[in-house]
Amino acid sequence: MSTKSLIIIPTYNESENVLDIIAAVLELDNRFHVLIVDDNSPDGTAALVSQVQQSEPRIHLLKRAGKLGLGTAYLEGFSYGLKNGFEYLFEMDADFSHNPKDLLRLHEACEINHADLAIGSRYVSGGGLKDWTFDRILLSRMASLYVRAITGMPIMDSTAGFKCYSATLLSKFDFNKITCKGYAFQIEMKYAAFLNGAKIVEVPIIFKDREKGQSKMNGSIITEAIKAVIDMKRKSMRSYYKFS
Ligand SMILES: Nc1nc2c(ncn2[C@@H]2O[C@H](COP(=O)(O)OP(=O)(O)OP(=O)(O)O)[C@@H](O)[C@H]2O)c(=O)[nH]1
Ligand SMILES: [Mg+2]
Repeated sequence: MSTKSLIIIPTYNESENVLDIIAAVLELDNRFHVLIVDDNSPDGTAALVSQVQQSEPRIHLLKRAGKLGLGTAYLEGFSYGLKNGFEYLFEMDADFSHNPKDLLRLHEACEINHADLAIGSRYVSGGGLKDWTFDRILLSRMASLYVRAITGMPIMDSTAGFKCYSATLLSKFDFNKITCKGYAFQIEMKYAAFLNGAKIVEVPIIFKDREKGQSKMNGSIITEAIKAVIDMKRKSMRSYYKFS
């Protein structure tokens, strides 16, 4: 049986990366499709995708009205993927921080080893960071420790955004209950999966800093994440994330 996978890539001003990342994903496996969720990028990212889409049915595009955040971009992507019968749904950045070749190992963890959620992890043996500044490493490490301390979730890389979910897991989710944007969204999705008994595995990856285009990282994303983790813990105590 041939199972289809959807690699969901949210974009905001990624005109320098988008076509290369699409090509790099599609050449890996002919069961892989790409969904670009673009937030009306002023640099014309979506128009580039529309052009190549004409000649390749494995390219999908959702155009949104404005910059609505990573969290809702993924939730719309998940709904699209589930509606269209994809078996595995991936999250990936457009900026080549995630090596497209690692998609194969994430896919294998779900398809062969039957994980419900495979996480591309920087903080398990064999994983790591390339070209990151000291401040950024410290921030990311501290975030992971903080999340583990508050939630008790046994995941080393809780802010990771390179993942493969089985449709079986995602179809149990109540997306209306996932309200975080930015980094907190990544934590909230993992926490909800964990609280619903998902089989979660961490696959080591090397994450490298973006080479082209601009960072969207800012202070408000970090502040949101700190508060949101405490809020998540509170909600979990009243079974908010129990979906079935
Ligand atoms: N659709 C959509 N995509 C977004 C939004 N914010 C960021 N992205 C995309 O999400 C992915 C991750 O964002 P990045 O800017 O790379 O964030 P980061 O990896 O934390 O930071 P840098 O790599 O330093 O830029 C990229 O593909 C972005 O284009 C948004 O509001 N809407
Ligand atoms: Mg990035």
